[in-house]
This record gives sequence, C-alpha cells and structure tokens, in this order.
Amino acid sequence: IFLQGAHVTSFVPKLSSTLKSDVEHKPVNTKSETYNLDNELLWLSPIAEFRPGKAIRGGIPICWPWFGKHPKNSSLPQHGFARTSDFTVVNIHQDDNLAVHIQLQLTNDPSTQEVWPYPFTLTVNIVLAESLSVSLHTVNNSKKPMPLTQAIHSYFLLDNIDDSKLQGLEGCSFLDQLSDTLDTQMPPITITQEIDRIYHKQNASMQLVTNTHPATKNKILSIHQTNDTGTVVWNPWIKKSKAMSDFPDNGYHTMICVEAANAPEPIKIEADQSYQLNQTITRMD
Ligand code: TA6
Repeated sequence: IFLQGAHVTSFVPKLSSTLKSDVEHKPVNTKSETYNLDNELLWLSPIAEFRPGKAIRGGIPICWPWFGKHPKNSSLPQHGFARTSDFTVVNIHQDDNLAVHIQLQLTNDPSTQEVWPYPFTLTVNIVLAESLSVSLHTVNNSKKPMPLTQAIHSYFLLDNIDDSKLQGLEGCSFLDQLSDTLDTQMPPITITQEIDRIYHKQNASMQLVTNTHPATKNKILSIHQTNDTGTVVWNPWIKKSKAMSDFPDNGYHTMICVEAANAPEPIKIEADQSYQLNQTITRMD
C-alpha cells in the first residue's frame, strides 16, 4: 500500500513483508519490463519516482482537495496537494482480530492556505483485514462552506487487460473526460483503448474480474464505495503510457484505476461539518 506522502515508510516494509512474505518479489526497474505478482492486488509502477513533490505512480494516491485541475488556477498541481504532502502518522495498531489500522492526518498550514483558504483536518483511515478499506475524512474547520472534489485513486493490478472486465456500472451515465461528452454504459466495462470516465453512481458496488478465460481461474475483486458521487475508471492505453516517464510503456496491460470520487461536481461541506468518502476492496476468489 503506497499512500502518497505519508510518513509510513518504516511501516510499509513491515506491512509489505507481511503481505509479500509468501510472494517472491521479482525486482524490475526498466520501462519495458512488466511484473505480475499473483497475490498483489494493487499496481505500482516499477519505475515510480519516490521524491518530494512527485506523485507516486500507483498504490492508492489521495486526490484532495480538488480532483483534476484546480477549479480556478490550472497552474496548480493536478489532483490537489494531499498526495504530495507529508502526513502525520496518528495511530498504527493491530486489533484482536489481527486487523491492521493506520490513521494518517494532514492539517492546513500557510502553504495550503494560499491555494486552499479553508482551515481543515484530513484524516486517512486504512484498515487491512479480510478487506482493504480506505477512507478520507474531511473536517471543515472554517466558518464558510468548503467546496470539495476528491478521489481515492486506486491502481489495481490485472493479470491482463485483455482478459479483464469491470462489472456493476451497467446502465450508468458517465462523463467521458477524453471527449467531454456524456454517454451511458451498457455492457460490463472492457478496455480496448484509452478510457478516462467518471460514472455517475452513488455508493457503487463493482466486481473487477481478471483472466475471464474459462480455462484459467478468475481473480475477482469486490470494490464497494460509500458517500461517493462518482466512480472514475482510467487506463492510459498505449500512447499515454509511453508519454509518462514513471509508467512502463506496456504498463497499461496490467493495470486499471477504479476510483471512489466526489467529482466532477464538488460536494459542499458546511462550516464545522465533516464528510467521509470510503472504498473497500475484497478479494472474492
Ligand atoms: O484517473 C483519472 C485521471 O484524472 C486521468 O485523467 C489521469 O490524469 C490520471 O488521473 C492520472 O493523473 P496523474 O496526475 O497522477 O498523472
């Protein structure tokens, strides 16, 4: 689990070792190689850059307090500042059921006030048990309503994009961000080209099925969201994969982003009120 900018590096290797102890990790570090770890559920670019100010390509980036371009100033970083900020680790513990709980927090400072004039507390709660749950809890500590767009920008690892489909959004209208047009999803989503859509669904429940060949065992992920007003589905496909320096040229083959979002329309958090966006991932096979 790589959460953008969170000071949990000391913890992640421990968690990773727990997660990966039964999986041989094949190191890859060139733009052309791919990797496929059967027990991994999240995709992380083998050439992701881990440096201040750079969003990590993969895992679960936190897009907050705006999704996409800043509503008033497009020169500001895409997807807000949370994913490149240093969070404070408020609490890490394992409960009696061996579930791991991680609580990370970000509060306003002079740099955020410049681009986001609202005193706030953003708490990211992660629970790792039979499922992986991630929630973004925003408290508006200002005396005025806060317009917020956000996303839990999860990158999922696929055996092969050609043998994968996302079920649960059939019949849903969506905004195609590539053409800025509205359309409606009919069959389950399969990916044969670049896709960048925001589906208009609240409390979406989906199944990400990979390896749909009858001959081989399917990997099935349940993705359940609450307080979402949109689900973003993104795959950069060939041209965009090549255009990103931190993304393998053939990376599109083994990843898809399915994001719990409040976008493109902002939600409004009243003064001194809070809002929580949630995504839970469960392996079903
Ligand atoms: O996931 C949807 C999206 O907004 C795409 O348009 C694409 O830009 C993606 O996020 C990744 O954005 P990033 O700023 O991380 O390169």
